[in-house]
Amino acid sequence: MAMRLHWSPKSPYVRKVMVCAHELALVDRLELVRSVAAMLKPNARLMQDNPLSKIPTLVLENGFVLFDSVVICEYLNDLAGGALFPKSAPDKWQALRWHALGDGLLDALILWRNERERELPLQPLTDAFELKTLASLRLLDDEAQALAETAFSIGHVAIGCALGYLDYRFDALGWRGIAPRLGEWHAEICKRASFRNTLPVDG
Ligand SMILES: N[C@@H](CCC(=O)N[C@@H](CS)C(=O)NCC(=O)O)C(=O)O
Repeated sequence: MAMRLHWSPKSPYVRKVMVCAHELALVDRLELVRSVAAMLKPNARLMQDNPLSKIPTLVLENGFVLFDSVVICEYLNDLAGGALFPKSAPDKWQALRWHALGDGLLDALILWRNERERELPLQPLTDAFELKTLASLRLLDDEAQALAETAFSIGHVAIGCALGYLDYRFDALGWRGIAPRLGEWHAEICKRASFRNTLPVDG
């Protein structure tokens, strides 16, 4: 029996889980259930497994349900005995910090996108999301060399997925012009099969 993953090809948080599954050779253990999750349209079927109506949500073989992406990625890593979550300092804290920064950037981008699609976007809110996005990109650009020199971890997964989401939904921002060294790092990790096989697609 497979684990059931509430999944979408567009969600960057789901992509984190799928990148981990590829890195850990667990893809065959997952049954992907296409689930639509939208902030304004709670999904009744998904809510049977996750009251928050969010993806990713993972239903284990024994019926126990795990969410969110942070928990699912660590679960998969433990299941496979992987090294995506380093056990000791300083690598542990660097990985968790980059994980938090990648996720936090995604949180801001998702809210920014929701706001900009409203008929009358609240300008101070979109300005604040833009400011935080640019500041995160500048910090990551300064850390591009550290990213390249540190063993691949959940931090790299989260930041890679956040940058992939910028390409997918915020192309006009031209983030590589703001963070060119980060752009070079991103080009390198995009060569990994785990990233190549999980590119966001519409539909
Ligand atoms: N912190 C969560 C965020 C997951 C999330 O917000 N997923 C989006 C899809 S990209 C979602 O399900 N949105 C539906 C909603 O907010 O109701 C995680 O890391 O898994």
